[in-house]
Amino acid sequence: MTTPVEVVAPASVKGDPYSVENITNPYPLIQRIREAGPVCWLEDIGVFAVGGYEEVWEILTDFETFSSAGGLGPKDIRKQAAWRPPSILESDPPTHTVMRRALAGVINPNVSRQLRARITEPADSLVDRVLAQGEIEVISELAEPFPLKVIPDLLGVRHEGREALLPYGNIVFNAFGPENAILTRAAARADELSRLILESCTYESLDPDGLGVRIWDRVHEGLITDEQAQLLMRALLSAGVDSTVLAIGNLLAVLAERPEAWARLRREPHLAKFAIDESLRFESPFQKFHRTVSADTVLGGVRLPKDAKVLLFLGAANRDPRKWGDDADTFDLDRNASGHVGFGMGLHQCIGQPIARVEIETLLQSLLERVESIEPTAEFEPLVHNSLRGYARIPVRLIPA
Ligand code: OVV
Repeated sequence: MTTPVEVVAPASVKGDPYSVENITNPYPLIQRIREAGPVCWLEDIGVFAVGGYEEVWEILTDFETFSSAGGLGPKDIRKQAAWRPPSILESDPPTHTVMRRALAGVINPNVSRQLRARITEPADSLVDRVLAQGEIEVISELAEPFPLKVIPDLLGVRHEGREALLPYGNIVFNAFGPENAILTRAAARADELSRLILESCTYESLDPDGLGVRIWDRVHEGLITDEQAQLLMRALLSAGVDSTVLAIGNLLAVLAERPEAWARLRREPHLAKFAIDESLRFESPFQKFHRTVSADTVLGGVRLPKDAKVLLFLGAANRDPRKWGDDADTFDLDRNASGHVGFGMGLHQCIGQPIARVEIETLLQSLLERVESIEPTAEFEPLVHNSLRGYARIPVRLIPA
């Protein structure tokens, strides 16, 4: 291999990104990771780490060098069996290509348009209900109930077993981190929850009028196998609830803390879409996961050996001053946040993104129409989680317009 760049040893950085302290406030460690150079070595946990926008982007868009098939966690699932059969997320081409094609035929712009029409009324009545209460806890009373209704209804998932969605997603996303106390606690009922979710994904259990069975049509066309169809359904149920719950929570937390931004959004509701992307950049729900190096390579002047795991800090890339400027740590309604990696980038970029956007936009619009201001009533309680960033509790008072 000829490489013009000088190859150097990576700077070593102390600090465990999975400690409660670094989870509840990741930004000091993120800053040290970014300042250590394009690629650093996290000595406490023994993985390479990347926190710059350019390098995160490079890794996400080079699926040949930075494989997903080893899983998104710290262990290579091809060497040590994972807790569940691998998802589309944990695949590379050509398997990934077939699976992605099957899903892309199901989630399309038509779906978003129909979904928007269908969920406006449920959003309005949910907002009316919490507004009548006055004081609410945003996560449990707004951010969770909305996706928990929208997603299974859209997909045609039966009611039995819907209670498994949040605790199952909690296992899935925590398993992108190490086998620490956080994951162990989340995974206590893994077998039972896995069974409930997989049963909800079969052709027989899905409503024939929902979107989920459309994945099974691809089996009948010969594009994918039965098993792949069930796993694609499982992927939508795994990825589609917790992530959106926290995206809604983070957006409303950011706006509750910035009354001037809320007032401006009420005056200029066309800014809502920008507020959503800026909140996804500023407090990205999906903060970090790994890729596996598939062949010896050099990134940012650092040699990365085959089979090494690299931890990608998406939330760091989304606050990299070299990409976003000196005020990267500021929430700014006038910023152009497009290009943020909150939904990932490249081949695996979030396929449910249009659905998540419609959910968040609809709920925000409903709130903007009805709520004069959102006032924090107690300190927001951060979620302690291996890969997701957000709040466990957001206590606020809603002042009606
Ligand atoms: C992006 C994401 C998160 C969690 C689960 C999955 C995907 C999946 O494909 O199962």
